[in-house]
Amino acid sequence: MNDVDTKSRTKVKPKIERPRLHKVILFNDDFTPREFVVMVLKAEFGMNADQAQQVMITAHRRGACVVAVFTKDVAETKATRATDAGRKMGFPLLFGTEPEE
Ligand code: TYC
Repeated sequence: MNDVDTKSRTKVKPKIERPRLHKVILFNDDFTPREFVVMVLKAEFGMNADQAQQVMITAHRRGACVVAVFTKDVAETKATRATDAGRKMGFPLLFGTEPEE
């Protein structure tokens, strides 16, 4: 009875997974002024003028551009705030989010 060893000798090593990061994506449209897009990128994502210009022009040329990656909550909050900044001015500016692979 008591000589049956049921104690596992296998070490259990809990795997701690990092939270998946989410991309904030800027989509092009035909109406939002370029300078306004740059202003929003600087204000909401802390970009400098060169970075903001680069991201704006990439979205303008290719249709979309990754702005930055954050945890899910932060990405969604920033995308919503940035989209709302455009809406407030009557522009169809759109930021979305997407999980990283
Ligand atoms: N395409 C817009 C224009 O020509 C500028 C623009 C760039 C708008 C990037 C959105 O994500 C965007 N006025």
